[in-house]
Amino acid sequence: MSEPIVVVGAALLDGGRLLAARRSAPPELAGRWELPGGKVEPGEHPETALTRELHEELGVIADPVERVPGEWPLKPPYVLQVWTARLRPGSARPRPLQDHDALRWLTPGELWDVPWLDQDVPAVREVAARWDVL
Ligand code: 9L3
Ligand code: MG
Repeated sequence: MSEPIVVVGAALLDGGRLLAARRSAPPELAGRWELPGGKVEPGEHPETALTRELHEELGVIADPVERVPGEWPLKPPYVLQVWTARLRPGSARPRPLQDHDALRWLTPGELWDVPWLDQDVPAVREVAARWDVL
């Protein structure tokens, strides 16, 4: 059996809000919201991949803070791992450059106002459960 390939997702936090990104591609995922990120490349550290993906997709410089416990299945062979992340001081604000067509900064009370990808729901639930210590 082949090893799972990790997809990293960012719980990007700023001013007590969580960034949600609406996918524009591929068609079967378009219109659903996700924790932005993408596939870890061979030999790449997941935290490096997280920073790289956020730069490519959102034009920001962000640093991973801590792993959100858990690992969630995606379409095989992919699995989702999530890190909290923060914008580095002086970073641009996020804008949708690739694969997204809308962004929202959600307060804890707004977390479930967007239709998350089914695959991201357990990860967002885990972020919500730990909100007070994030
Ligand atoms: N995926 C699911 N939830 C996420 C992310 C970042 C990615 N929070 C899924 C969507 C794709 C696959 O993982 O099927 C690879 O993601 P990408 O490289 O297209 O962002
Ligand atoms: Mg991506």
